[in-house]
Amino acid sequence: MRRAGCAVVTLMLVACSSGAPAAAADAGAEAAFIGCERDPRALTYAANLTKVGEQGTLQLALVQAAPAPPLRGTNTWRVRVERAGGAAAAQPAVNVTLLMPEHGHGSSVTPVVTAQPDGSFEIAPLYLFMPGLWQATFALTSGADTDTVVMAFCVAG
Ligand SMILES: [Cu+2]
Repeated sequence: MRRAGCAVVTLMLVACSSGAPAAAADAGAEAAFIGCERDPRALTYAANLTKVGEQGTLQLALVQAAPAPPLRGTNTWRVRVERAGGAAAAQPAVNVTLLMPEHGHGSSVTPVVTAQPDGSFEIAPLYLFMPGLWQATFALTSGADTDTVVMAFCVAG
C-alpha cells in the first residue's frame, strides 16, 4: 500500500525511493511498541497486582516482579493464589503459560514454579525474549477449585 501511494503521489517519489525502506522499518518497530503500550489488554504493573479469575472463584496476586515492571529478558515473579476477595486459598497450586498473542508464540524457556515457605510461589525464569505484549495465563488450583487468570504486560525493548 505504501508503494502504491508513492507511485501515485509524485511529490513523495524522492522520499520513497531514497529513505523509505529504513524509515518504514523504524516506523513499523515504533508502531508495534506504541500499539502494545496502548493495548487495553496490557496491565500497569504494581506490586501485589491482583486479578480475579475467569470463574470468579480464585484470584492471583502478582506479589513482586523482578525486574519491575517486567522487562525484556529473564524475569522472576512471586505470586500468590488466593480465594476471590483475598482470603487464603487452601492447597494452592499454580502453573503458567506464556504467549505473545500478536505473534502466536510462547517463550523458548519453560518457567519453573517453586513453592515458598510462606505459601507463595516463585516462577522463574520467565524469559520474555522480545519486546511487545506478553500474556501470562495462570492455571490456579485450590483443592477441588480451579480458575484461570490472564495477565498481559507491554514489555519494553
Ligand atoms: Cu513475539
